[in-house]
Amino acid sequence: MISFDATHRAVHYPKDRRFCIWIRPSILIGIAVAVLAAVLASWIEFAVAGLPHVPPVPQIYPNNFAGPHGFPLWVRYCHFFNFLFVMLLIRSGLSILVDHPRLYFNDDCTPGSEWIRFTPLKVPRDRIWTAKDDARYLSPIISTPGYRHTVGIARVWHFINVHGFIVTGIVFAIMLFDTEQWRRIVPTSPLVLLQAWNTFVHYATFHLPAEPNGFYGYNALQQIAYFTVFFVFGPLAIATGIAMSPAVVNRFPWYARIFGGRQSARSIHFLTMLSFLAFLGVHVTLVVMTGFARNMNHIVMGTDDQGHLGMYLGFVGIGVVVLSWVVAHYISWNHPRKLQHALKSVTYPMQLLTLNRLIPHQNYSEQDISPYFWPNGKMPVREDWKYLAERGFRNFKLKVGGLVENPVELSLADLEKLGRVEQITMHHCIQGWSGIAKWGGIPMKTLIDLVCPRPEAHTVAFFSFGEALYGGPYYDTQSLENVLKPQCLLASEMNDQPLPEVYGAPLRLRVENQLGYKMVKWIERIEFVESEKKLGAGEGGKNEDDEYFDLLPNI
Ligand SMILES: Nc1nc2c(c(=O)[nH]1)N[C@H]1C(S)=C(S)[C@@H](COP(=O)(O)O)O[C@H]1N2
Ligand SMILES: [Mo]
Repeated sequence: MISFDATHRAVHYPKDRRFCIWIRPSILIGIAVAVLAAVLASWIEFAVAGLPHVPPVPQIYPNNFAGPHGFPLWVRYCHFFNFLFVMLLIRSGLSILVDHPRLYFNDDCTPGSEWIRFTPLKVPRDRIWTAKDDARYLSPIISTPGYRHTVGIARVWHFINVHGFIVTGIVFAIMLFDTEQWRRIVPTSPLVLLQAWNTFVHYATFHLPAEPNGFYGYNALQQIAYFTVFFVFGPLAIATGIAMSPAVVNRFPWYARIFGGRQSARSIHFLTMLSFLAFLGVHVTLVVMTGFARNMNHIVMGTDDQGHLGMYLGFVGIGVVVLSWVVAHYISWNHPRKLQHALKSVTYPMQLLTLNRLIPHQNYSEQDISPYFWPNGKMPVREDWKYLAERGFRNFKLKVGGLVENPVELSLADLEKLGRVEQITMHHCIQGWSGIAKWGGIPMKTLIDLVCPRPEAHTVAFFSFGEALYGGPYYDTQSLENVLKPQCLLASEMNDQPLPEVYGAPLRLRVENQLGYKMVKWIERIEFVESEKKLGAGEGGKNEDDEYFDLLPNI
C-alpha cells in the first residue's frame, strides 16, 4: 500500500486543483468553421435538392452476396477485448497526459507555444518553474491511477494494455481477411464516398437514413467510420506512440519527423484518443437509436432477433470493463511494486533485444536548439553544494569508485583534460515534454577507460547532491553496456555555457537512448557496483524505487 504520508499528500492533494482546458482560439475557430461548413452544405443541399437518395450497400442483400452474414465469435470477442483495452489505454493515457498538461506542434515545448493546455496556469517566468511543478491532478474516477505524478504506474497500465490492444488488432486483421468479413468494413468503390456524404446529409439535417440490417452490412458512412477506426486510428496511435520513444527518435530522428516532430506525434497520439472517444460517442448513440436490443444481439450473441438477452449480457460486459478500472485502481495503490515488476518481466527482456540495441545517432543543428528547455527536479539544498556553487565549482571533485581498479577524484579541470566532445541532442522527459540542447563534456567511455571497472562491475550508479520528489538523495543507475554507447556524456556545459545550476551543475549525465529521469543532475559521485539491486530499494534509481518508473526506459 502506498501510504499517503505528509509528502505524498502534498503531491497528490495539491492546493491548486482547478481544472481548465484552454485551446488556442485559432484552432477552435478552424474546427468550428469546418464543422459548420459541412453542416451548412448539408442544409443547402437539403433545401435545394431535398434529401439525397441513399442506395442500400450491396452487402445488405444476403441473396445476391455470398459475403459475411452475422458476427462470428471472433468478431464479438475482439469487439469486447478492444473495448476493455482501449478504455484502460485512455484512462492511463489521461494520467500520463496531465503530468505535462500541454500539447505542442513544436519540439521545444516553449511555454505559451502550446495549442492546448489542461491547466489554468501560465508558466511564471520570474522564478524556477519545473515540469514537476507544472503537473496537474486528475481524479482516479476518470483516470488510472489518478492523482498527481503517477506517471510511473500509469505507464505500466498503458504498456500492459497496449500489448492486449495490438494482439487483438492482429487477430482481428488476420481473421478479417481470412473470412469474408473484410467486405463489411473495407470500401471497394470510390462511390462509397458519395454515399457517405449523402448519409451525412441525412444525419446533419436530423433525418435517419434507411437503416440496413447491420447483420449483413452497413451504410456507407458507417463503413467508412469503422474502416477509419481500425485501419487509420489504430495504426496511427501505435505509430505515434513509437515516435515518442527516445531510443527510436534518437536513432532515427526522421521517424518523428514523419509526424511533424516528436511533440506533434504526441499531439496526434492525443487526437487519435479523442477520435476514438468521439467515435465511441456516436457509435453508442446510433446503436441505441437504431434498434438497441437487436443490435446488441448482433454483437454480443451473434444472433439476429429482438430478444433481450444480448442487451443484458452486453450490460454485464460493460460492467466487467468498469470493474477492470476498479481492480486496476486497487492494484495500483495496494500492489504497485508487483505491478512494476509484472511489466518489467515482459518489457525488460524485450527492450534488451530490440530498442536498447539502437545506438543513439543524433545530429541536430545549431538552429534546432530549443529557445526554452524545461527544468526538472529539486535544486540541491545541501550546504556543501551551495558552498561549491558559490565558488563556481572550482573546489569540486568528482569521486569515481566502487568496483574499479583505479578509483579517482577529478576536478572539472581534470575532466576537461581527459577530452571533451559536444553533441546536439533531444531530451525526452517521461512527463511528455522534450527539448533540444547542445551538451559538452567527457564521454563516459573515456572515464571508464581511466578507472578500469573490475569484471564483476555491471552497473554504474550516479549519486546526486539533490533530493528526490519524496525526499532522500536522488540517484540512478545505468548498465555498463549503455554508458559505453556513443553520446553518453558527463556534461559540464550546456549550449556553450558552463552548465547552469538549474540544469545540473557541476555535472549531469546525458544518455540519449533513454528518458530524462535516468540523467542524474548535480552529480556528486559515481560508483561501479555489481547490480542495481544492492542500492536503495533495489529498483535501479530513486524514481524507480519511489515512483515505480522503469529500470530501462527506451520508450
Ligand atoms: N538530481 C536529479 N537529477 C534529475 C532529476 C531530479 O529530480 N534530480 N530529474 C530528472 C528528470 S525527470 C529530468 S526530465 C531531467 C531534467 O533535466 P533538465 O532540468 O535539464 O531539463 O533531469 C533528471 N535528473
Ligand atoms: Mo523527467
